[in-house]
Amino acid sequence: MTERKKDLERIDSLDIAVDEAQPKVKPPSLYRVVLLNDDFTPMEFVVEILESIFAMERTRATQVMLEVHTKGKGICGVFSYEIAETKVAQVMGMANQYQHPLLCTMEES
Ligand code: TYC
Repeated sequence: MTERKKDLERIDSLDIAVDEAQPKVKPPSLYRVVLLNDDFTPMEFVVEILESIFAMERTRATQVMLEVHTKGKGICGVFSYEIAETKVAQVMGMANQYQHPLLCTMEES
């Protein structure tokens, strides 16, 4: 019998209970980026925001804008915390630059 096999048998005979390690990381949370309706921001501006910041086609961007317009809010996308935070900052930056009261927030999904 090899030395290694003897070692393994010695270890077996110790009868040590070994708990399997619990996974230390959980999958990261995801966040919805939400656009809010208001009475003043032009529809075309909102469509351009959805195209440029959320990479939507014009038809999809128009659908989402109209959803926000009719229902009060709508989802622009679901992202990791950092990406969602960046998108919200980009939308708010554009809204401030053009002096529109458009609001964008994020919520855990
Ligand atoms: N309600 C705005 C209007 O009638 C359009 C609008 C749509 C504004 C979506 C904000 O997130 C918004 N001009």
